This record gives sequence, C-alpha cells and structure tokens, in this order.
Amino acid sequence: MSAFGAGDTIAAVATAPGEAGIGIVRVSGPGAFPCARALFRRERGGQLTPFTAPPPSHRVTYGVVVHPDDGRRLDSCLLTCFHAPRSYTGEDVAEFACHGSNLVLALVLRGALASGARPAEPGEFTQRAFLNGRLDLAAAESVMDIISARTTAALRVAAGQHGGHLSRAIRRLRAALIELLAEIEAAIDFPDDVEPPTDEAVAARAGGVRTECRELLRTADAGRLYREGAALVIAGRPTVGKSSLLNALLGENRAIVTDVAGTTRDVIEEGLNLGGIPVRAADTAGLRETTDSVEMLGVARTRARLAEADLVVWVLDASEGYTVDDEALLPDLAGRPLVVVANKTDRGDRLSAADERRLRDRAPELRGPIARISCNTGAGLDELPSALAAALPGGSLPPESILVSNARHGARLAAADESLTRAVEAAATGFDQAAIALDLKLAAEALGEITGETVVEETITRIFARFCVGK
Ligand SMILES: Nc1nc2c(ncn2[C@@H]2O[C@H](COP(=O)(O)OP(=O)(O)O)[C@@H](O)[C@H]2O)c(=O)[nH]1
Ligand SMILES: [Mg+2]
Repeated sequence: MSAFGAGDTIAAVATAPGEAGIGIVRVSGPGAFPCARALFRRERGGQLTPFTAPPPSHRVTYGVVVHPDDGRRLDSCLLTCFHAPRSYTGEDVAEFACHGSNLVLALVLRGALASGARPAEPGEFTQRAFLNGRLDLAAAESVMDIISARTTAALRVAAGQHGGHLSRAIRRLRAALIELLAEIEAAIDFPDDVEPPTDEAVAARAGGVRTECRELLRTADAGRLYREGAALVIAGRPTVGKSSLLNALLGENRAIVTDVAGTTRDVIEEGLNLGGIPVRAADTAGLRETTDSVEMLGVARTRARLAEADLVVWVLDASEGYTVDDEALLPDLAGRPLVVVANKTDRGDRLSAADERRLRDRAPELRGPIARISCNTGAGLDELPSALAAALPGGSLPPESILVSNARHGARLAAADESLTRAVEAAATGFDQAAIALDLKLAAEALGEITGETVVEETITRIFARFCVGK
C-alpha cells in the first residue's frame, strides 16, 4: 500500500478523553468496513440488522453500535464511511460518532480491535494521509499547530500552512532549481548537442532562489512567535507599578499592588493575547539591593527570567523621570529586546528628551517609542498591547503572510541557503558545472524535505511521533 508497509487497519478514539456530547472512534484501512459491519446495526421496528454492503461514501447513517461481547445495543451511533481514496487517510475509513462517554468509546474501540484492527500509533492517521498523498508534509505538520493554536492569529498561520501557503512557495523554488539542473545535466550528457547555461546565468538563477529562501527564513521569528508565543518579562525597580501593569494588561487584579517596596517576591506569570500573539507575561520582584533573604531569592528569579525573555518591559515612574536607581538596573536589563513604559503620568511627566537620549544610548536594544501610561487613570493603556506586540521580534508581520513557523522547515531552508551559496560562488568563479550541479541537487533536496517530496523515513517517523493518538 505504501512504502511503510501500511495496509493493516488501525483504530483509535479520535476525540479528547472526558465526558462530552459526542465522541468519535475512527478506523482506517482495508478492514474499516468489515469493522463497521461487525459493530454497527440499523434499527428497524426494534430489529437490529447489520448492513450487507457498506453505506455510500460521505453519507451519514443513523443506527446503533453493539457491545463487542454480547451483540446487544450499546449506544446510538452515526456512522460515516469514506471510501478510498476520498478519505482523510486515503484508505477506507469508518467513523463512529457516539455519545461522548469514555466507556462507550472504549467498548467501540475494543470491538474494532476484536474485528481485526490494531491500535493506531500517535499521528498515524495523518501519517497515512501524507504517505498516500492526501497531504504534503508541511500541511500534515500543521495539523498539530491547528489543534494546539491558542490565538486566532496562531490559527491563521497554521491554517495558511495547512492550505498549502508555504508548500506552494517551496515547490516553486524547487522546480526552478530542478529546471536549472536539467539544463546543466543535459549539456554534460550531450556536450555536442546542448549548450550549457552560462556561468552568469547559473549564478543569477541559483542566486534568485537563494534570495527567496532567505526572505522566507526572515519570517521565522514571526512564525515562531505566533506558534509558540513569547515570554514577556515586566521589570524595573520597586513600586514603579510593575504589578499594576500586569493587572492592567490582564484586565483583572492578579498581582498584589501596594506602596510597599518588595511586595512582589515571586514571579507571577499569566497568559494573555497581545494583538493575536500568545504571550506569557511575568511580573517580577523589583530589582534592588536587599538584605531580606526572601526578596533576594525573588530578585535572583527575576534575573533568571530576564535572561530568557523575548521582550523585557522596563517600567519607569514618569513622575520621577529617569533616576540613578533606574540607571543602575541597566546591566540586568540590557542584552534582551527592550521597551520602556513610563507609568504614573497622572502624577506628572519628568522624563525629558535628554533622559530618552541617554536611555537609547545606553540600551541599544530599546525598541519603539517610550510608552507613557497611567495604570491609575488608564491613560495610554489602550494602545499599549499593540505597541508591545510590534516590539516583539517578528511581531510586525501579519499572520496572513507566508510564515515559516516550524523549526524543521527553518533548518531545511538554512541548509538550502548554504548549498546555494556554494553554488553561486562556484559559478561566479567559473567552476566546473558538474560540481555546481551537486550543490544545486543538495539545495533541491533540502527544499523537498519541507514538503515531503525527498524526505527520509526516519524524519517522517520522528515528526508523527510528536502527534497524539487519534490524529
Ligand atoms: N499615581 C499612580 N500610582 C500608581 C500607578 N500605578 C501604580 N501606582 C501605585 O504605585 C504603588 C506601587 O505599585 P505596584 O504595582 O505594586 O508596583 P511594583 O512594586 O512595581 O509592582 C501602588 O501604591 C500603586 O497603587 C499610576 O499609574 N499612578
Ligand atoms: Mg510588584
């Protein structure tokens, strides 16, 4: 059936465990319809009758599933049969939609196993869909991203990839390389009849593909951001309003706010949606020298968080301006992407243009304008989420763009870039085209691994092992 010796029949509960309105058992493979015949009955006038021929494809049939041991009515069921190759996996598929009871679903699954199916491995349905050509590899990988997306923007990125956004771009680049390769190889094979492309043409065409690979690679920050979210750390000296800011971003009183320095001692982390980007925002203990042993631990934790932050939000007290105590924090804060938020503008704004120049001078990581807010009056808070999102690495690319959101795809694009760089340099120095062809081949192969056209079995196994059972 496929290179992997599929052809056996697999079964799994395809819905999440727990009590729900509906639960589905999915069976795929040549034994799917025999399974359905063994477990499903139509009910007419109190009589349970098995079907003689499988129901037509893509049609829902109402009936009951029976207990695998005694053949008695177990639950009502909507059976949908999908005839190969027009199914999710490309094989015969039977889906039993019953009530979402763990017990009902476990018994239906047991029945399917008793009629010859075996338990599906994690991701095996989607793996079969890929192996049978129903999905390319990038689209198959996006299934996990769709399932785990936490914001609509993350979902949009995953849906774009599922719809073939990225794959189409990659296939076009790969086709351009293969065409160039064919011309080079034809001239090598038939030197008397075929003119080789000029070295300039080879360099230009390989260079053009390389440029596009690099453009795609540049979207990797944004892709990762939408997919995995970002870690935002709110930091600053005590009582500038860090906890107040977290509460304002959350729209609830999560962190304790007092006028006592050293109130926040542990890191408080909450998830929020920042202009479509899933963010984990951490409120931290104010950075200062302290002799209080608990506060010292808090400050150590703040430093650890800062080291891993995708964006540091440095809170100042606008009414005090940029003070020496703020400046003393620079060694702790610098080195990560940084935005400055000046809070308490309701008490006045002493942050001068000279302060701002000094800040930008000392902290080259500082992004965007300084946001002026008041957590007390709410001034400036409406614009803050989009300003923070834009300051995140990659946060300025909209989720509708073609984004490389998967680390594996990024690595393959980087490999293609490397091979193409060698090819371009070799062509520019008039190197033997047979040697250049090898690098072009490597680049085409790296691109093919993204869509799955040239991928090795081991990679496929590794990719789908990360899925859950039933997908
Ligand atoms: N006037 C004024 N006071 C604020 C503002 N934001 C916070 N505060 C007060 O400043 C004090 C310290 O706030 P908190 O959020 O606990 O600061 P943290 O130590 O940085 O977490 C509290 O008394 C807050 O009520 C603001 O925008 N304006
Ligand atoms: Mg605090």
